[in-house]
Amino acid sequence: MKIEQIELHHISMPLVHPFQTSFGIERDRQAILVEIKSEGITGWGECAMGLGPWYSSETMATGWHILQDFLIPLLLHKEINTPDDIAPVFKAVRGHPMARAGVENALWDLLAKAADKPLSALLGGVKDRVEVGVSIGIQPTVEGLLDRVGQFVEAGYGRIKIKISPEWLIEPVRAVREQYPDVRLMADANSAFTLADTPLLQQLDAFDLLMIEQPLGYDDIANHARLQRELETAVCLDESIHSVADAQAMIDLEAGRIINMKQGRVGGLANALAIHDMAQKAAMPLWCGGMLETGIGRAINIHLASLPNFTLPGDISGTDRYYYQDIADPPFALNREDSTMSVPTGAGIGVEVKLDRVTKARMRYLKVG
Ligand code: OSB
Ligand code: MG
Repeated sequence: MKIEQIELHHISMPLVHPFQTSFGIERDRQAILVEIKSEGITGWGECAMGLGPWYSSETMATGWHILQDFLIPLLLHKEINTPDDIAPVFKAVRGHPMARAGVENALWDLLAKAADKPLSALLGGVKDRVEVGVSIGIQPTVEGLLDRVGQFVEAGYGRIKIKISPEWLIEPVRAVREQYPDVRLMADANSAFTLADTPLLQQLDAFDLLMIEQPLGYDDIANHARLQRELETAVCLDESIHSVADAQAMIDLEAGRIINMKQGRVGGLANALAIHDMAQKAAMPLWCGGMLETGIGRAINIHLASLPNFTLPGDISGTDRYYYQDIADPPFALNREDSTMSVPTGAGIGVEVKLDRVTKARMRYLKVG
């Protein structure tokens, strides 16, 4: 398929609840949507970076720059007929995994639609429902946190993740565990601790957590190996895994027991598949992380989570947990009876992007070709 036209839409949507992590608070979610046209078919992708360089070094501005000035010129008018044709086009570009993933995702959607298959089928997915949970930001008070957890447990979420920091650690975790002794509970530190905090983190061993996510530096793998040796609780890496090579290093060094897979963070679906297979061979489970994506990115996450080694519940929640109205239909809803979400069965990502809503939320636009 010859790539005829590429469009970028930089959008902003208010979040239903502000999302606070150890690195800051987000009230609106911005995203760069990538729209690619060929032979009358349209593929959609989403770049998942934040507004500023907090979660990762990429920002909306760097994403736009790398897409407009490098990735799009490399791709325009090229022939893409299988997923294997994608990586060679962008070979010269280093870094910027989330910018790259946005275009890569749109090409996968295009190829799946051309083959009239769901994206999950192209990826090798085996499940028609995936287990999910909810990620709850830092709250002003412990009572407020218990309220939020209660709402989500009531709504049917069987796995709860709470954000932690040195100032928001033992008390909130203990309170949630005491109130909900049976819920599958985990904590995400977003790199808020250092190895010197090991005794503090060891106190979490008392609360039967599924895992503790990304306790140490975003660029650090080796110290996570040191920490894991001192903890009973499994360490899960998120920010530290930027590539297939990072995942290999984590496995070799035993720098944790679980990987949070965000395909955008590792440069797209092809790298996510490589890590999936590598981790499966090493008997290391994955789960699918989230970046407060719109319906496009959420759909892609669900298709990916249908692969066999995604054996733990993902940070994939119902659309109503994030947005008043999403840019794609239908909205995603939780299957209450088993805390799952169904994998879309239509061609490609399997959701319909509503252009009028994209236009309404749009701050910046580019059309090439
Ligand atoms: O660390 O997993 C994270 C959201 C934005 C940036 C980083 C993270 C998150 C989440 C939310 O935890 C997951 C979601 O519901 O999309
Ligand atoms: Mg995380």
